[in-house]
Amino acid sequence: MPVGKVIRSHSNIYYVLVDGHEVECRPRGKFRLDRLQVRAGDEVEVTLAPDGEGRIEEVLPRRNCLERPPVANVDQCLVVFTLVEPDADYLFLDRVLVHVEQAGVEPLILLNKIDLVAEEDVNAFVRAYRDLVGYRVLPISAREGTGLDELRPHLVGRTSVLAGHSGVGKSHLVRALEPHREDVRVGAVSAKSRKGRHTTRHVELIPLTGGGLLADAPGFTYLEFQDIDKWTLRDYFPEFAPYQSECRYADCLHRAEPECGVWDAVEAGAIPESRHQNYLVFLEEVEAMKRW
Ligand SMILES: Nc1nc2c(ncn2[C@@H]2O[C@H](COP(=O)(O)OP(=O)(O)OP(=O)(O)O)[C@@H](O)[C@H]2O)c(=O)[nH]1
Ligand SMILES: [Mg+2]
Ligand SMILES: [Zn+2]
Repeated sequence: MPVGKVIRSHSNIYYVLVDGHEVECRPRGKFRLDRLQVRAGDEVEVTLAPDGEGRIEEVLPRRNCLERPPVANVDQCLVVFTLVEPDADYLFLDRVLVHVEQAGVEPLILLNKIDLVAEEDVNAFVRAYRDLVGYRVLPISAREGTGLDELRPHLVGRTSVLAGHSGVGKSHLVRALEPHREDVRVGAVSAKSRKGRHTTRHVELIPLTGGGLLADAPGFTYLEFQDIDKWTLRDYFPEFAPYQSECRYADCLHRAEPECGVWDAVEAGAIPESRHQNYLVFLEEVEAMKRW
């Protein structure tokens, strides 16, 4: 049975790439009954009817799966962030990073729209998230093409998905990388709310000229943690790891315990204070979820 990859879907029709050809498929009835969602990135077994239409018979086991954006089997998540238009929202950025860590997907942070901000602000961001936290960070401008040559090698031969608020420039980046994709729509940031307008509606995997797949996705603002408890949350902050062994208690939650290595590292400037603050916000949140 041919196996293909779902590259996009639209009201229960799935476009599946089978041997380099796009096949329009409907899922077998059982998927509706099982409430099993087929999503972009899924590897599926299909049968082909004589008229060329396909039917999804089976979804193969997923390597990983993100809820937001809804996509399966990705190698990395390009977390797009801006300091202006829309304004920086660090609580949201850290929330997305936790979500990506939990899914076992590697993040690559793209600081976009650097044409609009001072170099020192870019440097401060890079210092925090690359030098202190340890993530890969690339400052880029999709509009001016800055940083794209540094980005391209990270995309070759891999499946990447774009994530971030509406209006941060995800689709603009796709267009900057693949200028012939005129079908990829770019929106505007509202002058009044300084927010994007949810231009992209569906996840779509776009084959890159240099090899690899890049998934454009709708922006999102709401992201609720699932299946995280207070003991695992700290593992999703990779910069805590080297200091955790300094904590007096092995089960230290780095909140109010005495002799906490993480607190010491924050005070010494080795962990960004905002990261630890946001961790404490999330800790309250996951505890509240457990209470009932
Ligand atoms: N100044 C500047 N503007 C940019 C840059 N990248 C994107 N924009 C603008 O930001 C606006 C929003 O861009 P989109 O690519 O539609 O944003 P998006 O993240 O795809 O938004 P959704 O599809 O709604 O999630 C557009 O007006 C872009 O031209 C950049 O590097 N610099
Ligand atoms: Mg878009
Ligand atoms: Zn501690």
